[in-house]
Amino acid sequence: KFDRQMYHYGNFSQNFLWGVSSSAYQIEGGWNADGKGPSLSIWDKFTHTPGNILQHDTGDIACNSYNKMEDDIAALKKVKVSHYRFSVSWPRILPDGTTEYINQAGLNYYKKLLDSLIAANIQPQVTLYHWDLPQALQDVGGWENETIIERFRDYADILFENLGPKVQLWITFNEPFIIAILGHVQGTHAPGIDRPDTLPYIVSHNIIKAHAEAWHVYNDKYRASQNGMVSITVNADWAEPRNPYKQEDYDAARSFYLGWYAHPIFNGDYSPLMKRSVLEQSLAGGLTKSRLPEFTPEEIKRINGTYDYFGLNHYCTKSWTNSCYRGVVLLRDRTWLESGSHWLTMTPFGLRRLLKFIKHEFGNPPIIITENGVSENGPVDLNDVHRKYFYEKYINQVLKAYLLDDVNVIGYTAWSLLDNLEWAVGYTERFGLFYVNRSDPDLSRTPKASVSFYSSIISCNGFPDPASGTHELTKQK
Ligand code: PNW
Repeated sequence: KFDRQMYHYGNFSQNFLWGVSSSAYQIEGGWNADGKGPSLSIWDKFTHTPGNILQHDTGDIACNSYNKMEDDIAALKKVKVSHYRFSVSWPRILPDGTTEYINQAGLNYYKKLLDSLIAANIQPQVTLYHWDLPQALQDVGGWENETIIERFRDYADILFENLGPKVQLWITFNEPFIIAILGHVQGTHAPGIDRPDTLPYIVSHNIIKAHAEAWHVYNDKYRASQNGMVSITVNADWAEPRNPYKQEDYDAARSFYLGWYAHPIFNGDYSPLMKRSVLEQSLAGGLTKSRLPEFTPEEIKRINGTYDYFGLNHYCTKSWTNSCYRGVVLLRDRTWLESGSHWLTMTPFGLRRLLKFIKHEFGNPPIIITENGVSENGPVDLNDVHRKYFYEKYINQVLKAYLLDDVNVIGYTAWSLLDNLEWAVGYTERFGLFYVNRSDPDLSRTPKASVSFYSSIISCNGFPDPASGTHELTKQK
């Protein structure tokens, strides 16, 4: 199909999912409430350790969503979303990480949240693991210790059993790449480990196996009665080749880190490109074998196909010149607009290319964009023009991918509902559609201008041609 214009008019499919997302540690607060503890999570420990978080911010209170459920539901209704993506705090349910003790109060909190969402006609999308591991499991090695695969499977089983009747959309892991690299190589995220070399590969290997086990539990025990969809969310920048004529730039542009997780799950085993490049780097570093662990043939079979859709978090494009996280050169083009986060430039074109890449590389799966959004920092500005610009351009690229490239995109989820704890930079970078006033003890939420803007895209289900009669979107600008 011929792409005639910069801007494309048209609609998404009738049952397209429109949502916003959040995660437990970033919004809930209630850090030690109702039996979450005594061991708490690795993020409680990490933020309570001086020097880790900008301004000494913590998630102790965060947006107090633990006690302000009604306010959050009201905010969701204002955006008029069809689904809400949130995560469950593992230590709220299993304070020491194991099924030895199941904390009913924790389960009740999420049951109440699910009931409120369903009453508001909002479909829940539940992430099992958005980074807040029970500290007790970290104390025995965390994701490095392969017994965690069983722990995660048991935790998933409990959630499916207790919450599953109210949930149709599940995500096992949020962004395994960030867990491996920021948590275990750079040490800027919990558990704050700074050990490159083999550790990120071991951590990732265990996460991939844990994901597969959780999917199989659902498939074997719950699918017949609950009939939902379970997948994983991987994050991927689009990697634009620095020099389109150089083969190694093309290889780099094939998103090494997206394939790290998606290739075993969607295609079976690590990709040949990944195996080759890690082996070469390992040998060059004086090792006698690759740092990348191997899956046995049985494991490859067990992992391959453990998805019901493709969960994608995407923020921006980087210009790449190498194909491995070690020694990779990430560049930005100086013509790309910046945001409130140093790593995030506004590069809408990359999302369409990435979606097309996923379609071809991973067998044309249904895709839900589970995060996409932009930040500001500095003075409060409720008229967030940059966010309106971001959503309009990015979502329009999604529409092009859907209409012109026949990519099977079935949902879009904005990050984030509220200004929240942006991990290592605390509350300084704000991704929210709603501003949270942190000097107000009540932590009041105020819609930014982007709320009605995004809401109008939702009610139009895309970008209907103004000439066809619907002018709502044009009026909003
Ligand atoms: C995602 N990077 O993380 C997370 O899923 C969210 O919890 C987070 O708030 C959001 O994006 C915004 O950062 C990322 O450095 C963290 O490229 C870091 C990066 C990308 C995504």
